[in-house]
Amino acid sequence: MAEIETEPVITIGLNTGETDYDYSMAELDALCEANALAVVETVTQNLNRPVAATYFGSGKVDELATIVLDTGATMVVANDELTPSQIRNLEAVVKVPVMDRTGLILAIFSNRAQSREAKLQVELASLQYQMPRLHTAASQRLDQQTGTSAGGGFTNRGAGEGQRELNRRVLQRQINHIRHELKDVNKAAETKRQQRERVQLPNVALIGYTNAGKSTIMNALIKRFGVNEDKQVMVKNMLFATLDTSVRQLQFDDAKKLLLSDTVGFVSKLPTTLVEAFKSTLYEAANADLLVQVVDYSSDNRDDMMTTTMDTLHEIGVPDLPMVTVFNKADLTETDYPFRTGDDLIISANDEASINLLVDVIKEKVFKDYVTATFLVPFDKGDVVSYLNDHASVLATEYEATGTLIKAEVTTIDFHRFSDYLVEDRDSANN
Ligand SMILES: Nc1nc2c(ncn2[C@@H]2O[C@H](COP(=O)(O)OP(=O)(O)OP(=O)(O)O)[C@@H](O)[C@H]2O)c(=O)[nH]1
Ligand SMILES: [Mg+2]
Repeated sequence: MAEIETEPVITIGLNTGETDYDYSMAELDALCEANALAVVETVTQNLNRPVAATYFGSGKVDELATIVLDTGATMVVANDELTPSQIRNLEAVVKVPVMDRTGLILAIFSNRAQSREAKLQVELASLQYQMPRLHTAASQRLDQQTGTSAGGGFTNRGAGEGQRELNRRVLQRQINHIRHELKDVNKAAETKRQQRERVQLPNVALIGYTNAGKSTIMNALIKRFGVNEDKQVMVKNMLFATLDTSVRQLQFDDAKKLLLSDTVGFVSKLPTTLVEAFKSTLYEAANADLLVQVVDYSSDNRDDMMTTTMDTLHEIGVPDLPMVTVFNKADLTETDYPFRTGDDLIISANDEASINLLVDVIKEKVFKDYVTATFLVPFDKGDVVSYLNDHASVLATEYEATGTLIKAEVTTIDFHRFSDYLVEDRDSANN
């Protein structure tokens, strides 16, 4: 692998006594790593709440300045979102740019964004974040990393009010412009969605914390059951590998079909500007018939991760939908798998028996209202035959003197819709 040049940075965190402090600091390390920043030292202060002007107390800030000098760190990264004045005041003492967790996450998202929609959403979120932080050194860093060009940074610190006002106006114009473009992109996405919705297949969405294995599970399912598009999605051992929702059609051995979507992963303290930006990306999740929450079972912090996932979903406005929880990566633990209790599964994405169990559970949930029925469709109703071929699990087709005899598993809605052609009472529900 090519050597990526890393930059030495110092992370700082406020320990307010919350249980997940160590974990969130470890995660900050991972976020730094994902941004080619090497953490050379971590400075912690135990305080109930941040100091309004400087985040840390003044003694600690001086200590931090000395550590920056000693280590040659080129940046300080805070575990929380800082106010614009906290960033400015800290930078004045430590003499290197100060970035906060939000800025870091934005930079990663910006590097990862592939589709036009994701790029615009991230840029919008970055600009909104920068707006009040125009005159910090870190803002210039973010400019460079996200490719936005609002200016700011040390170069503009001495700038007069007129220049500042100009910068603000340039930024606001950019924001308006992106909003406009996003509307166009959303319109196109909306058309695609409508096309998919016309197909009226059940929607299943994989959701959960970043790096839990959503895309790996998606690929395992596509490989076995993918229809038309058997294109794999990207899997990587890094935070936020997936930023765009991918939707694929699956067809099982009994001809039942559904749409499966892979969505962006979550992380604790996900910036609100990004949550807002990704609402449309998570449309599939919000409109799913079933959510499959994927959890890294091998992580000690899986409970925190699940809480964060559910909180973020609520923040985005995803309603309480039927959900199964998939505890993945069981191969890295001592637990036996695959294993099911109720709506909880313990699996490994790389294990065939695990994928079979997952498919059984998904089918049980999604197709529970299906009934088996036999229809005799007159030959002049070709559209009904093609509808059933597209939407139902056709078990048998025969041609009789008066029409096509089709035995199929259909939704209760379709059962009533085509009741005119029914030749047999509904049997028991499927499975
Ligand atoms: N050992 C093991 N590794 C797994 C398993 N499932 C996924 N992984 C690995 O975990 C890493 C993350 O997997 P992804 O599928 O990219 O995770 P994701 O949930 O899509 O992550 P984001 O796209 O960042 O939200 C990859 O290195 C996978 O190979 C599993 O069951 N066992
Ligand atoms: Mg992924």
